[in-house]
Amino acid sequence: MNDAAPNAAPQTFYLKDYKPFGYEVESVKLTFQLSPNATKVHSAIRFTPKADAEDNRFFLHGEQLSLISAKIDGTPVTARLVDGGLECDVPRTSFLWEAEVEIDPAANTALEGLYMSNGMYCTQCEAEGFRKITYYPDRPDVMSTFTVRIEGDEPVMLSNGNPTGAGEGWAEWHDPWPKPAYLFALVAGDLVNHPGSFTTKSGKDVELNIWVRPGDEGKCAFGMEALKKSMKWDEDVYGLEYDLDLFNIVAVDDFNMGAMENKGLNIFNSSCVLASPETSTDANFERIEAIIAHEYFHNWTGNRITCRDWFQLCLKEGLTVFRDAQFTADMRSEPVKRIEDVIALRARQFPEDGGPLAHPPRPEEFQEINNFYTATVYEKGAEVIGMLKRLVGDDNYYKALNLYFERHDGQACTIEDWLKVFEDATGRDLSQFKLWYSQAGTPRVKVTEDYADGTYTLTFEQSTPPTPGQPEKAPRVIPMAVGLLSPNGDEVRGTQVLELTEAKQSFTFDGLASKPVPSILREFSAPVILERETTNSERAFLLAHDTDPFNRWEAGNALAKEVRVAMVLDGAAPDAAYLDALEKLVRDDEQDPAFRALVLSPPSQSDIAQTLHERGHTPDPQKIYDASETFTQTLAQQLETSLPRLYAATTVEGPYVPDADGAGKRALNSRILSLLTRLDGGEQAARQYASADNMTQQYAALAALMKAEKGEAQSKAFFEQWQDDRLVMDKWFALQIACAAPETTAATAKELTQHPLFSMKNPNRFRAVMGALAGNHAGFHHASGAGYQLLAENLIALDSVNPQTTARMCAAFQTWKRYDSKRQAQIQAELERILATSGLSRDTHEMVSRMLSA
Ligand code: 0A1
Ligand code: ZN
Repeated sequence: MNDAAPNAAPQTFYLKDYKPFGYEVESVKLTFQLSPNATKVHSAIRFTPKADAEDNRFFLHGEQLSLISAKIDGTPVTARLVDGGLECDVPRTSFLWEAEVEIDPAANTALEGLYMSNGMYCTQCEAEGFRKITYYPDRPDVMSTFTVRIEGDEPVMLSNGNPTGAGEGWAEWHDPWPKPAYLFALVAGDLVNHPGSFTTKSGKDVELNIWVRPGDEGKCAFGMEALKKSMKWDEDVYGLEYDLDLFNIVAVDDFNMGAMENKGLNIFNSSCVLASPETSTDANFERIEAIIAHEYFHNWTGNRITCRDWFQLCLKEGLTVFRDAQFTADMRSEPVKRIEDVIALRARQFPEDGGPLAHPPRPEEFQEINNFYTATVYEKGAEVIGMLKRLVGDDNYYKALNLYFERHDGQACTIEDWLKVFEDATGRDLSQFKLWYSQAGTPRVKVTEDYADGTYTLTFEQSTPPTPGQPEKAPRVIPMAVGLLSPNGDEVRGTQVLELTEAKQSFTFDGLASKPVPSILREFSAPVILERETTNSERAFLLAHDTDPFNRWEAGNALAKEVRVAMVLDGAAPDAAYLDALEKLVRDDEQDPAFRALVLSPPSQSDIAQTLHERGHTPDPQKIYDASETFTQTLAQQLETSLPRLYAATTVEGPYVPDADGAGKRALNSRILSLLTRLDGGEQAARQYASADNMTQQYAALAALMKAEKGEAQSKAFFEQWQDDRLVMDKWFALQIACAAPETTAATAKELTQHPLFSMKNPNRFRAVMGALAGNHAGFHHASGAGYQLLAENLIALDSVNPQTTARMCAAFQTWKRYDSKRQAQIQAELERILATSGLSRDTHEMVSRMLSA
């Protein structure tokens, strides 16, 4: 064993230090002899020294491996075990490296490398997990073909590529496409498949399978359809075809992330692939469709063209998130998808970008790369591509993408390569645009206006607050989509993209008969914070008249926030005009139900806290909670007489279909039910709970009842009904904490950690409980500090089991500097307690230190 010593001085890796590996890896042959506590891995790897290598040190990564033997060209050699791997003296000509190592998958609770989940063998190699399987140059720019032999008595034994042979106790696989080790996968266990097939546009038949544990066969049909739709969409929109005869998906219960795009063998967290009407909500169905598409799209953006090093992670992730968002918009509703994405961006990425964990989409240093699978790399990375597309136009975008696939197929690339294809395809200079990749922080854009003699002028001033390591920022290219409305509600200027490139810049519009009302940042054309003095009546006007659906929602959202901010700061009553506007909208059957549901959904309490903070106030979580409760109660009362009719009118009859149309209607119906439940003592919700034949309606009824503290019987019944279904039980755990009042949130969560079904070993269950605690804003930030304490205790306990999930969940503390000094002191004490834990993982150490040092 050559583990890095715990709490060893952490090593920092820098983008500027990149050096290519000194050897080509011609081929990799692996043999696994599976055994839960003592799996043997034999590797046979052909290396050829590169003639022009700057550095010919022969270093192979390796962690938590017991080296049994090493040979070069058949002769035993002595390798030197060094920190993080081994070194060896090697010939200056092509040679065959062979090693035998032993590993312990059953003891691997970190879920990186080869591990066991419910008796099934499974791998996770991104980012640096392959080094826990065998000694190897575990870096994404080393690409090779893999041949794999699996020996064991598992009924199903899978690896990447195509099967080349199988017999009693063994199976062999070959992947003809050169790939980095992070895309390697192996799965073995008692699995059953849901089969399917797809014929590519050039006529190749591809066998598809979703592999699951016996008993889960009934939850695969939706995922299979989503896979076929994704394959077709990528052909239609990007001209990209699948390139193997077989595509396997496996569902696994214990998984750190959502899913993984291993070549030809995608591995999914079961929560991101298994679906049935009885056990999954509409939101689950939409997410599953998106994640299946995401992993499938990686086959080209990630696998065929991969990243040179992990600093370039957003090259594959930003682009693939952008592509999956395009897919969802095409399959469902474009404006609804955009609104949902912006809500998520503001909830997850903006706090990251404005706090101690801020980093650019392409970071320049890291200690633990697993800590950089962030909202900034993924979601902001996708926003950057959306801006690029808007700036160059659709035709140029696809022209550049074609060039990218043509030029870089089979390569490990950088952001420079990516931008160069756009420059070459369009003739545009993207050097200023590139700042989006290197600068952290969310730009603020202040807008002022002027109108005289028919000419309307908009002036924009951009600035970005300092972020860790980046005190000064240069102005960026910001595509600002703008339209103008006349005071009677007609659009007098259609959407136009203004290109901001300077710190301060003005644009004029001539020939206007009267001062227009501007609709700025349509479709949320750039990930920025807009600052503009405006009135609630103008917001209400845009909510009623804007032709851009995103900005109509945005106007309603801004109103909702203003009203709550006024309630929190001035003790104002809920704004009557806004209540009237909501009432009008909810009754307006001409409007898309999904849109009405979104406008009716209150901004999150942490969003209000963020808004207060941006305006220089210290948010008081209890006051925000009280304002939110008062507002919702007032709205319910205002709508009182119409709620039963609205509920009936929006109820979706007939068999459940998880399509966008039905989902939108059910979302609206659920909002109405939650309002109604505040007034009718829970009668309607209890009826809905009793008669629901699908999880969306069962869950909505349960949530409404629990929020109103009327759901005890239903919660018990829910547990009885679903206790054997892990994914549904995650909902049950989370919901109790999400619905708890601020003063009981921590106690509720604590009690659930004592529940026999709570487990530290299953990331989904841990996240269900601790994620719900951190997500209950007023409960987590309750003045007692009990929420902070409970999370810290559990993170400390989890760290030795699963560092990666611990480190990710530490981010719940990232907004700590927003709050008052007492809360700051409480959080600081918890962060220091975590940091002082002996043997703390490198992952958690990095996250906590970054949060403390800012
Ligand atoms: N590449 C995957 C996400 C992923 C990343 C890391 C993992 O383990 C450390 C697992 C999955 C995706 O983007 O879907
Ligand atoms: Zn991805």
